[in-house]
Amino acid sequence: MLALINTNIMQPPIAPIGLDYVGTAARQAGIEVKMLDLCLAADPDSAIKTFTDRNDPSLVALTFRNVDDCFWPSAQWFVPSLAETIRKIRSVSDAPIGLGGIGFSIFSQRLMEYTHADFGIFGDGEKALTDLYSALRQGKGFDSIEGLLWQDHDVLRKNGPAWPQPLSIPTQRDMVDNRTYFERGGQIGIETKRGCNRKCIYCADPIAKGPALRVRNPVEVADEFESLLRQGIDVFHLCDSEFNIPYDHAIAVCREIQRRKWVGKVRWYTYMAVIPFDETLASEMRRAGCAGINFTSDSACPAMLRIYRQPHGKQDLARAVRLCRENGIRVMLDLLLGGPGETPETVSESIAFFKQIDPDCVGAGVGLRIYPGTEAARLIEKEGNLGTNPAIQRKYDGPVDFFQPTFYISPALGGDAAGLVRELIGDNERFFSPMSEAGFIKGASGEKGKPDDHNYNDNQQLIDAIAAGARGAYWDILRQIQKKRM
Ligand code: B12
Repeated sequence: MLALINTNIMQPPIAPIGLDYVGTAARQAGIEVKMLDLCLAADPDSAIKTFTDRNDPSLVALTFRNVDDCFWPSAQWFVPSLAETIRKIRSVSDAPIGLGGIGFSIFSQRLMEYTHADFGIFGDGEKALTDLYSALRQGKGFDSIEGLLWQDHDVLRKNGPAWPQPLSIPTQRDMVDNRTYFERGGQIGIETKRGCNRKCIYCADPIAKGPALRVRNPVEVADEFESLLRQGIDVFHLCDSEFNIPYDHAIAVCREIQRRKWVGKVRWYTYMAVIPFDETLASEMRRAGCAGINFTSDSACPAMLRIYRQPHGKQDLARAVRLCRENGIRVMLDLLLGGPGETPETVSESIAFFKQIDPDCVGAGVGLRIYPGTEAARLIEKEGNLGTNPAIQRKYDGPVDFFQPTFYISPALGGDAAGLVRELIGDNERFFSPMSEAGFIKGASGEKGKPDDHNYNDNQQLIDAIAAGARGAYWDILRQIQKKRM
């Protein structure tokens, strides 16, 4: 028996979509699969013991999604609690332990070393986990299992990543209790593709999901909407890095949804690059049920956009907002403030421009989470000694280590970059203002009277709003709370 465990207990809860896909693929391969969802367990510790006692698994496989919350004021790191969960499993079961998930894929080697897991899968888990389970049962070697990391007589061995092409994923979605996640988390994810071929200097997606786009057949995507709709779920968040890349595939997915008789009954949100986006895509998206788009806009200042390697400019940003407005799609722009080269002037230019083009809301994030292997990490390492670089922000001692939450905030923004940004935002209610580190109290974002940041980790206002019936992307729910308070 294969035991799957969800380790992500962050609230509001996001369903472990990876386990839905991986578990269904294993079941379709004839493997008996059981699921323990620690996020939905009343008492996770006793749940682990009861579960392993009852099931006696041959392999315990854990999903690890968030390494940290990527939010500088809290910089919460989830690796120690993963290691603790593994210790607890080891104390009640002799089964080998495997890890997978996007968090795992970003830091696969470091996580194997830190947690002493027996196996890990870097990349897609559907085929790799099934292959691992069969190899263990049949006493076969591991060399041909794509994505596998394993301990071989105290030596960590690693095969190449599992990024299969062409991509086909099960559409059933019934391994996970999606209905409960919908009630407590407000939306359910669906992927239309994997991988990202963009060059944004800070992003870990190409590292974890591969730098090539691997698209799904639009029929498969629509079938998956349908299978979730049958479970009473009608609000979705696409889990692609950027929905509009490639453009033709986005159009094809929208048209396939429009062909289904349930079109009009579903609402969905997505992340998108600012370009390519035009009248055709906007209206196809609207007709397929798109309710809101969160654009990877980063900045409006040409110099910063060049540094981040974003191909869009001011006019593209203005057009994206206008097209959303004309098509009744709500629009969120995300700012990534504080990167290499940022100054008070570049911040001011972005904020002033975003005020002018009038999106529904703007996420004003301050601080770049530095991931190893990215162009940002290389640039920052070139700036000189990391230990003395005033731009490096962290809450741990010892040498700078990007495995732990490590951020970059341009020193030109001074000692309280978030304060400076708040000042420039003023009382403009469409911004989710950044919190200063000093003002941050864990779990207190909901008690501050105003949803003034958009950290979804332990966000009490979101939890309460969803419990009261709110559904949708979190920025859209927070926007509505903010509006009611005005
Ligand atoms: C969509 C998305 C969101 C949506 C989720 C909507 C929804 N209903 O699902 C929203 C906006 C809510 C969101 C929120 C957050 N997100 Co987010 N999100 C994503 C995104 C784009 C897709 C995630 C996803 O579901 N992918 C699809 C699934 C199928 O992929 P997967 O989980 O990787 O699973 C595959 C493999 O990993 C593997 N696998 C998975 N599990 C297992 C288990 C085993 C045993 C095996 C063998 C294999 C395996 O197989 C699966 C199929 O191939 C990713 C970036 C990306 N491109 O992946 C960021 C990402 C996961 N998010 C991230 C973060 C930080 C967050 C937040 C913490 C931000 C915040 N502070 O508010 C919150 C956390 C919310 C929560 N409760 O967990 C980071 C995590 C990185 C890190 N440093 O830890 C990512 C990677 C973005 C980034 N590049 O920084 N997110």
